[in-house]
Amino acid sequence: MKIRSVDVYIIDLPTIRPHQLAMHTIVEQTIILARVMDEEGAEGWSEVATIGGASYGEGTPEAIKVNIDTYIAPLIIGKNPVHYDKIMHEVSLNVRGNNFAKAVVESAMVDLVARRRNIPAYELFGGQIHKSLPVAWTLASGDTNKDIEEAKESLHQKRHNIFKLKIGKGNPYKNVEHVLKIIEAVGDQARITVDVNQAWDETTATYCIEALQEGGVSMVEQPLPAWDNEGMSRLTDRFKVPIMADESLNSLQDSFQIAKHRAGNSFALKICKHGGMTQTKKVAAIAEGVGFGLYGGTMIESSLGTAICAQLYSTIPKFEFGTELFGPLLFKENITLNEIKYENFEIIIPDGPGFGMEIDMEKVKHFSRGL
Ligand code: MUC
Ligand code: MG
Repeated sequence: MKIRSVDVYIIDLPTIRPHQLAMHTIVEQTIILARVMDEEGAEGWSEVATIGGASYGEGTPEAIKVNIDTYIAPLIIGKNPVHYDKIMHEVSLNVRGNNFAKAVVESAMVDLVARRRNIPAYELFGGQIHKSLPVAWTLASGDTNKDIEEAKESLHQKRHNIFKLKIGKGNPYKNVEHVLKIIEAVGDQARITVDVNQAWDETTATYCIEALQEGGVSMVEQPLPAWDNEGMSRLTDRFKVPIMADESLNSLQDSFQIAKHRAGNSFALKICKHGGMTQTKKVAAIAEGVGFGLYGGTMIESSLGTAICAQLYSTIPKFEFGTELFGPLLFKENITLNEIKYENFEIIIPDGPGFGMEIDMEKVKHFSRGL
């Protein structure tokens, strides 16, 4: 089994409603698909998602594609994908950073290997611990009343009872009011968390987290800019409410530094941020070793990317904060023939072979740039 080709597709998928984050409002989400094919024509597929071009982070869709095509693909063609960890180590010696690009390439090799063995991909990561995991929904319509309606409907359908509120855009005091109104409306039936996406400075964060903690918020994600680990340490020290590292936590080395300096006391895992499935398990091990709570994060992947995260997360013992693998529910369209299932406030972990998702080539062609 040797890799013959690597193809990368950039896909723009419309969302069911605008999704407002501190730095960008998503109406069309850009995902990147990678296909690796071996010499016998067997295929492995994978996905990573990006948010708002370069507004969320450095890994833009265009850079991911060009860096795979130019630098990573030539390093993996001719190799046996069974050795995906060794191959990714060799890639890391030649390609710095580019975690999203590395992640999508590694997962495609994992899918290929698992499919050829006719097993779910989680078998390659030590086996499944969870058959399903709790799944949060992000309230981010940009309108408090709409968010409350969405939350109530979601509770009624037994879809979600953890809600993450995207705040950080506009006046911070209004952000706090917005959160408190939502807690008043549904806080007795649901756990409410917030994600500030780096938008506050330390003084603002200190004032606002005080009020959020008082109001019953159960976790505050990345209140400060990714560079401000010292500020994150002071907030972690000061408040009882858990402070979660997201944008500040990329590499395995970041996870160690955050743990050492307690620049947060919980981690948002994301396979794309950490540069792949293998690296993500290492980050999870640092959390386990230091006693930090974990969140099964998302970059809002569609069905395939969500299946990849779900399968990997199913091999990790404990998610204190559950997961936020709601991505497929935010999209109008699906690029796989089958769908991710949600039941009783949980995401059902898809089975294999591979990640268990069948690509809909017609949809891929329809939504791909330049195809
Ligand atoms: C993030 O910052 O965590 C996750 C959920 C969501 O709505 O946006 C993402 C990104
Ligand atoms: Mg976040």
